[in-house]
Amino acid sequence: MTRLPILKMVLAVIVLGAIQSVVLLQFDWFGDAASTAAGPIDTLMDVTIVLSSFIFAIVCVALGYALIKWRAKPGDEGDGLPIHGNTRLEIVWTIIPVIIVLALAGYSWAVLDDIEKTDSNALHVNAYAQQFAWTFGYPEDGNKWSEGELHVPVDRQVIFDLQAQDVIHSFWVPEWRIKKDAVPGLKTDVVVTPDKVGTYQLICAELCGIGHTTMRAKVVVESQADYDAWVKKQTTKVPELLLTTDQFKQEQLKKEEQSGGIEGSGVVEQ
Ligand SMILES: [Cu+2]
Repeated sequence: MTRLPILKMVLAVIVLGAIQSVVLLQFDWFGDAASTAAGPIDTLMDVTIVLSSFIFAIVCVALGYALIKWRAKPGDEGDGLPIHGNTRLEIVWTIIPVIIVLALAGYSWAVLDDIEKTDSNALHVNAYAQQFAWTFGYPEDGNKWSEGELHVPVDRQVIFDLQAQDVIHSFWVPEWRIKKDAVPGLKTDVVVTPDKVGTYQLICAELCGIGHTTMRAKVVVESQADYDAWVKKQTTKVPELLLTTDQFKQEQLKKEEQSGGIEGSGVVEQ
């Protein structure tokens, strides 16, 4: 058996991994950042990029070496060696990826946990998702209602209680980084602290039907004073229909909690 040129291969992995990391880190993957979650999430992405680059380099170097070193000579029509596996190698290449995946999972968990810590003065907003539109209820301001346009104050934590009216939708403002599904019969929320005044776009990120791509809403982040003035100007209140659906969901959730099961979840009768 030929001895592998381990040192050279390790060097090749380091060089290749470093080049790929540097190239990939040049891209602005997520665009502008406009919430306090953006920093930690972008760092998490960078760490993942660097790790993946080195793993990709290991694969490329091993593959490249094998291709060159053990290439069949011209005219060689013989079979390869009857190799049946290598227990030690298989244990190693299972344990190392498991450690990497668990470490990344732990890191992601910690980042998300930190982002989702709620403030006591957070503003609650209901985000109603339905095929194919977003509407918003402001329970702390007389349950005012806005269609297709969301307003929130800057530098204050906002908790969006997602209310799916029909099928699964997903709440995503790329500049805020956080994305979460709105699931009928399930209570989910998005915790975000916008830290930059501006106009953004809320995008439905879950294929929800024929009009999915049009399911967008304008997001306006403004000063608390501008926000207060805007809410005051709104005249419509959240329609009964949406409220009834809410109550139904609350009852359903309570029932589920009592029975301890998830029977009937996902089915919302209207
Ligand atoms: Cu949708």
